[in-house]
Amino acid sequence: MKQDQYLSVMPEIRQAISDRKPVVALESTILSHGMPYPQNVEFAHNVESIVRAEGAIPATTAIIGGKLKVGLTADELALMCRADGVGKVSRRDVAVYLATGQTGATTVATTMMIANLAGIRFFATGGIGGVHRGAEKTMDISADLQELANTPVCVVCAGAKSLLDLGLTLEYLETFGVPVLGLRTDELPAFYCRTSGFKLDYNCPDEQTVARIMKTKWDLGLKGGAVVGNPIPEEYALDYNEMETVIRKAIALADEQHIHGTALTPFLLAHIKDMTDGVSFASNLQLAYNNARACSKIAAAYAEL
Ligand code: PSU
Ligand code: MN
Repeated sequence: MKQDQYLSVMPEIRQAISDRKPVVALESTILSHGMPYPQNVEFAHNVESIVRAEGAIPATTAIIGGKLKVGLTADELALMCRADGVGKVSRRDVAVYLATGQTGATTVATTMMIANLAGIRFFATGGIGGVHRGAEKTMDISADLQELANTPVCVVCAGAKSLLDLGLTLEYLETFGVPVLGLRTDELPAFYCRTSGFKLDYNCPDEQTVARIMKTKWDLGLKGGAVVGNPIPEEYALDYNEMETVIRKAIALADEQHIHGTALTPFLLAHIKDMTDGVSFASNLQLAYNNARACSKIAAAYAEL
C-alpha cells in the first residue's frame, strides 16, 4: 500500500503483529509534552517493561525523519523525552511533519492512526483529550474524540483530567457512537481520582469482557474504537476537591495569559504539576503504569479469542 512507505515498524513488532500476538501501542506526547525530563526517560522504559512483563510487545510511536515510527530505540525514546524542537502532532499535523521531516510527538489521535496503519488494536495512555470547559464558546474539542469515532483502536486510560468538561466529553462520545467501558468501575475515572460523579453504563468485571466486546464490535464492522476507563490504584489516588481547586487556578492562569489552541493542554498540565509540588506527577506515573498493565491483559485476552 502507498502508506507503507511512510511506516517504519520495528521487526519484533512486525513479527508479533503478523503472528497475532498481543501488542500495545504507547504515545509520545505524554513523554514530550506531559512529563519533565529526565524523569520521563525512566517512565518511557518502565512502561515498556510493564507491557513486556504482561507478555505483550510495547510499540511507542512518534514521527521522526519523515517516518511514522512504531517502536522506538533507546536513542529515539531519549530524543522524544528531551523534546528539543519536538512538536505535538495531532491528525491535522501528520502530513506536514512527514513531508518536512520534523520530529513530532504523537497524541492519542495520532497514536491511534499509526497503530491502525500498523495493525495494532490496543493502546495504553494516561488520559484522553476531550471537550474543554468553556467549549461552547471556544469550540476547543480534542481531535482525540473524532479519532475514537473513526479509527478501530481501543484506548485504555484513567478517563480524562477534570480540566476538561467530563460531562460534555461523554455526550460527544455518545453522539459519535464510541463505547465508554468502565474496568471494574461504575464511574468515569477522573485521572488522579477514581471517581468523577459521571456514571458509566458499562462496568466490565475483567479484561476478558473488554476483549470480547471489542471483538464483537469489530466483527460487526462497526467503525471506530472505544475508551476503557481504568481507575488509578487506591493508594495513589488524590483528593477530588483539592485537585478541582488546583485545576480551576490553572485554567484561570491560562485565561489570563490568553493561552489557547494546542498549547492549552500542555500549559495546564505543567501548571497542575507545579502547583501540586510533584505529588500529582507520582500519581500520573502510577496510573499510566496501571493502564499499561490492564491494556496488555486486554490485548492478551483478545489474542486468545
Ligand atoms: N491529558 C493528559 N496528559 C497528556 C495529554 C492529555 O493528562 O499528555 C495529551 C495526550 O497526548 C492527548 C493530548 O492526546 O494531550 C490532547 O491534546 P489536545 O487537547 O490539544 O487535543
Ligand atoms: Mn484543543
